[in-house]
Amino acid sequence: MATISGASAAALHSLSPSDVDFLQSLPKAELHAHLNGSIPLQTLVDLAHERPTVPVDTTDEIAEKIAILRSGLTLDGILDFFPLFRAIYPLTSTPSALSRITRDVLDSFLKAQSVPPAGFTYAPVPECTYIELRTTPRATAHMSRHTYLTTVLDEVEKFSADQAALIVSIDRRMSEADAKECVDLAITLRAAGRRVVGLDLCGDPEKGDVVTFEKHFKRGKDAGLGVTLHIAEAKASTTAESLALLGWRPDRLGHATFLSDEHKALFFADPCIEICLTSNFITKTVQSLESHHIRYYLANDHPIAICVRVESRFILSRCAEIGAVDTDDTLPFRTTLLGEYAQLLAKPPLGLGLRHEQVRRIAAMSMEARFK
Ligand code: 6MZ
Repeated sequence: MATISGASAAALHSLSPSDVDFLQSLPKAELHAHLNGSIPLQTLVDLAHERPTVPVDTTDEIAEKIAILRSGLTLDGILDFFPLFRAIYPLTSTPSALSRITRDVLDSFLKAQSVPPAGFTYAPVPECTYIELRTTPRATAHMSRHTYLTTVLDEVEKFSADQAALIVSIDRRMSEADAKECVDLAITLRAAGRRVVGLDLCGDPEKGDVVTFEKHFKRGKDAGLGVTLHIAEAKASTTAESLALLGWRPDRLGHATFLSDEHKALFFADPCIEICLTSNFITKTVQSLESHHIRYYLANDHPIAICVRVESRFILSRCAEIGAVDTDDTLPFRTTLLGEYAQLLAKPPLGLGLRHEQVRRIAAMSMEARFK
């Protein structure tokens, strides 16, 4: 069975040069990039070498997790995915490391890479026009949550407001007090003119009791922040929780893979669905393009945004570096948003076979769904 990186690359390879030009010319917004999940591999490797104070067993753990990422096929499911961050976090716990990863992630999305990816002949262009980067503020031995956010914002604000903004993520495993602190910081920083545009609910879908967060998300919304929620991402997500989350009146929804028709009927003001094709395949929450929920939203003319998401960027960059898959079948991380869009345009079975006008409309929807 082909890896999804292969599928993404195969879709792109199947397009004519004028199709690729068309996809590259579209203004697109990346709305679902988790900072610590989007770090270019070389940056992680550099940080691992620069941090001799990181305990050896942590380094071993990193090696082990990177080995998992290497194949891209060894994740048994979505719950296999979250522990990977335990290997990354020790490397990104100082303000200087955080600045570095933020800079490198933003550059990888917003600056055209000078070397064309192997096997592709088109001229490189920036991966997207606009990015809403999201991250969970962590208090570490080296910085407070406030310092975490201002450090990230300092880098985000080096780009114009038309190019980059920040969403503050609240991890489902947080206590209510921690969630409150994160929302307070988002509101205060925004009021002080910093470029915080939204709140996100993320984390292991099987963990935490999110109901206690409702009043804090509401405060954020009242303060003008956009709200996006990971919802019904795993089969085990309960319908009661999905119902409660929809009651928060989110502006956007992450994944929404297992949302029932009854729940979809309860949508308030048509929240844009952040669609992460490759991510869903790799975490095995969706088996194929044929059964992907994107079809429902397309058929119902519901707003969607195509997003790269963490795993695809990470795994594709891994594959490219170590040659885990045939290079003709591999996309370096910088082209993966293009690869995701290629899956919309490519003819079945490689893609959905949408028309240019439809794909143009989808890209425009991502731009329209930006938080203000
Ligand atoms: C839910 C996810 C996720 O915030 O430390 N994260 N949450 N579903 C997903 N889909 C598979 N992928 C990543 O970036 C890493 C954090 O993003 C969340 C997880 O909570 C992870 O710890 P930041 O920059």
